Amino acid sequence: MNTTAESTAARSFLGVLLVGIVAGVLAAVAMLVTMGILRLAFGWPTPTELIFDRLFPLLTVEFFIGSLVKAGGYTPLKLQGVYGALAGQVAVAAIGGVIYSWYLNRLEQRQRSDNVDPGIFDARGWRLIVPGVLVATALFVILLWPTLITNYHGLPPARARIIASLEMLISFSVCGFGIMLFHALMSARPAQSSAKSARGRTTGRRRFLALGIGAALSIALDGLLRRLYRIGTFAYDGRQYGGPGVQKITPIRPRDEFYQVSKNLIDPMIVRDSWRLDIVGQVENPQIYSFADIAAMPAVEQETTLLCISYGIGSGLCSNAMWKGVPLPRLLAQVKLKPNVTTVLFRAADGYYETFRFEKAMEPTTLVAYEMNGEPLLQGHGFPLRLIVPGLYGEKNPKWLTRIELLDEADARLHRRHGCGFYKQQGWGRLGDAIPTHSRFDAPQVAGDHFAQPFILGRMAELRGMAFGGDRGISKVEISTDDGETWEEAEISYPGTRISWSLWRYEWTPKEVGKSQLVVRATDGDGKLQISEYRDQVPDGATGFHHVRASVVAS
Ligand SMILES: Nc1nc2c(c(=O)[nH]1)N[C@H]1C(S)=C(S)[C@@H](COP(=O)(O)O)O[C@H]1N2
Ligand SMILES: [Mo]
Repeated sequence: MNTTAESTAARSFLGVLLVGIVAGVLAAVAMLVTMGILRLAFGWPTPTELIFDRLFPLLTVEFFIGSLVKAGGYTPLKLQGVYGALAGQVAVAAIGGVIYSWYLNRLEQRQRSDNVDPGIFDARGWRLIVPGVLVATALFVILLWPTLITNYHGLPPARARIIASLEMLISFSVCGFGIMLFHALMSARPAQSSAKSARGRTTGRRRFLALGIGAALSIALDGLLRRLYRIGTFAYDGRQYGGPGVQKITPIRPRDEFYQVSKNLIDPMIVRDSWRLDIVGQVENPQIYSFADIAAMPAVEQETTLLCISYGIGSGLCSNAMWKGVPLPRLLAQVKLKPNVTTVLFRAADGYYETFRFEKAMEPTTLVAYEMNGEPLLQGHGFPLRLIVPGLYGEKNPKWLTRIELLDEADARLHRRHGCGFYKQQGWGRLGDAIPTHSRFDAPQVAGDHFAQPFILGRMAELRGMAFGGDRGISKVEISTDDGETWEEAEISYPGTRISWSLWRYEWTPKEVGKSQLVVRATDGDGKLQISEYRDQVPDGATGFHHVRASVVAS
């Protein structure tokens, strides 16, 4: 009968706890390494990303914006989420380790008899670990079901769902078997009962091995996290475009200046040859397209401006590009729509989704686009294919498109219950998705609510900016230099198109020293004046004129 301190039978409470925690933490590191490798090498979504995407639309806009402000921006908020998720997974695995350790200890107390090493993969352990892994996987598959269509290399939704489930089965298995392995190493005994010293030496050696493997895994995890961070969206925080350098077409070379917004920690990096677009739902003839299929269709080129619903008056979440792609009505003609279609739902490789009315989908300027400014879409803007929907807020333009679903009214109603878009479900854009008319000062440089440099009395200064009327065009831009008392027409220096912005210029020669409020307002192509009433961008999109203070000095 073994009664020595090294005995695993009847281990002390503290011993059970400690061995369990260490085994759980090391197993968690092994699991995170597995997740990181699958994510980096194959674009398989991590449960962390899926949980974020599952929870995000359920938050209210106010809560989301509140947290964002508290964190100091979208990027810091995303990072806090990642740290929380990593810590959470380690904690859950540690609890798993303790349960396993306690369970084995109880068995040994009961059986007492043997002092034979049960080996690393203790048969009694399997009975807890295998059901544990299966139950955890099943639970996650059920809870995360709507987001399982995510695949960062662009597999179509049906296959993406299988892969995402498999990812969890594999990584949870690594965690479960990791707990068994590390627990066995931490509580090891020699195979045959022998001298106390030999027993102690073997135990020490096995524990050393466990910690060595743990250290190697930690180094691997650190390297993986660094690589994932580098390809992540943390380098920009909703990149803006504006200021004196604004050009007719926002350049993407040598540097990408087109504004950028993404819900993701790491954007999809789609492998064009395994990517597919499928069209399903209320159609006679569902189709799956490869990139080559789409590229072979007759295409159009069209200049279109995008603007985010979180564009603040005078800010920069807005840019203009020349897009090339296939008009959506032309694509939909190939699948033979049933007559009862009312709504179109779009799904993307990152699990993003959006809907809009069928009539909007059938406009000839609604495109599935694969080029911007004469180049393949950049990765951050939706490579290889995104939607361009003139006149609707940016969120209605899904990037990394993988599926188009045609819905009848019953499907649409069901979908509206579950939320009709990733941001929309939070409550953005409750009053509609049409972009109201905007105008802005870009030059001279604006710093917050005032021009950065004073103007000189009697010296002509050139004011410049943009005006954007959604899908209604711009017919007139006016400037006031007396806080809206009187208005003068600006020159439209670049008219753009009905679905893109116009650039304007105005020559101002200040006639009085002191402070004055400059204001810009635009009239859209239908003759409707921009809304003057100030409204913040949260949650329904901003309205109001751009006011900028100027100070005029005597030369
Ligand atoms: N798949 C996917 N599409 C997306 C988003 C996203 O996070 N994922 N963000 C949307 C939002 S909120 C905006 S404003 C536009 C921004 O497009 P851009 O980054 O190319 O400027 O993309 C939209 N499409
Ligand atoms: Mo947006």
